[in-house]
Amino acid sequence: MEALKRAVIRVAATPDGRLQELPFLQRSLLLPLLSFASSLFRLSLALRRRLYRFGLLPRHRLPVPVISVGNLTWGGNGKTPMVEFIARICVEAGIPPLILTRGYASGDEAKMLERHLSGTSARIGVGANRTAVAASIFERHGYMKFENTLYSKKLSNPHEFGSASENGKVGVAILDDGMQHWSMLCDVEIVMLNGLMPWGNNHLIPRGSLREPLGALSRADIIVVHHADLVSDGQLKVIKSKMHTVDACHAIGPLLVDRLDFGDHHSIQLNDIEMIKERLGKLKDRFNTEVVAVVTEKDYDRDALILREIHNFDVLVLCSSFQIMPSYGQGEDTFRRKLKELIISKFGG
Ligand SMILES: *[C@@H]1O[C@H](CO)[C@@H](O)[C@H](O)[C@H]1NC(C)=O
Ligand SMILES: CC(=O)N[C@H]1CO[C@H](CO)[C@@H](O)[C@@H]1O
Repeated sequence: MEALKRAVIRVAATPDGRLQELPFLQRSLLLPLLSFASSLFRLSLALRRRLYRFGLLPRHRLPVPVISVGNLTWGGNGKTPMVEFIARICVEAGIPPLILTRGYASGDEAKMLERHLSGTSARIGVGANRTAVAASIFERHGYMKFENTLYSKKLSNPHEFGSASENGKVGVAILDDGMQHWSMLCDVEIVMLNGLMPWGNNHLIPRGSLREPLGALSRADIIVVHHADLVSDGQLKVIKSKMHTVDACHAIGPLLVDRLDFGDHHSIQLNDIEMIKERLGKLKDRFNTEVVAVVTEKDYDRDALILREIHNFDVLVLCSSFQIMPSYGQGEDTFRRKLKELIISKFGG
């Protein structure tokens, strides 16, 4: 059994380009089995997500804001230090955090957190059903009533409030290993990526170590790359650009970019405005979603009216600024120096 476990871990850690290094049995027998299991896993993930999305499985909301910290791949992900770090930020702001952790067999993580955070206002709740654990802690210790202004005052001005907390009532929940814990609604989602192996071998478990397809990153509010000091700048750049591609196609990408062209310096007339409004309305109906109009800064200066007239829609004004990109060792400084030299040589004494 132990040998099989080791073999599975080995396959899950092997990138596609190095499969031929695997022993014959692992490659010819185990690999296809694991690939099949991964596709089943992918299906079950997609199904589970849909069941939650369409409300067929219940999602619980806690009475305090929830920050989830999760990891995309399986295995050591520096998640616990992150949980502790966030807990300290809350403690310092006078918002007592409740850390909800599943607590694996040995409970080592919970013990460590308890020791590190002892003497602070942080509490730790251990148990597989984190909604139930939270409920029992709220019952015993109470929770702070969520008030937007109070939270923002405390977070932006921690020193004023110090750690004076409302008699130990819980103010925020930190959900440890929360990325796939869809039964609890989260307000902030933080995902940890290991810079050394951000996507494992690019396969879902058990064939790899990915716990969700990469698209899941688009749900994250913050992505933290840890072990970043152990990887080259080049590798960090690759990670960053991959994160942006995922982001661009899933999260902020528009469904469609439509355009209306007017001649340069064209002055917008009322009938133009009508046409713009009509087009926006059609797009809104067609996609049944928010439509945003983008105009240039010059358009805005010429016809500020445009913003008032299409007030039913969001209008963004695109402002641009000039920037000299350094190339071949020449950049803005070179340009300034050169220009000064030229002025001096032409007009100087
Ligand atoms: C977890 O606890 C909540 C609240 O006590 C309950 O509604 C829910 O059914 C529980 N979930 C599971 C999977 O037992
Ligand atoms: C730090 C860490 O490894 N976090 C979790 C990442 O996900 C796996 C799989 O659920 C957990 O076992 C880890 O505790």
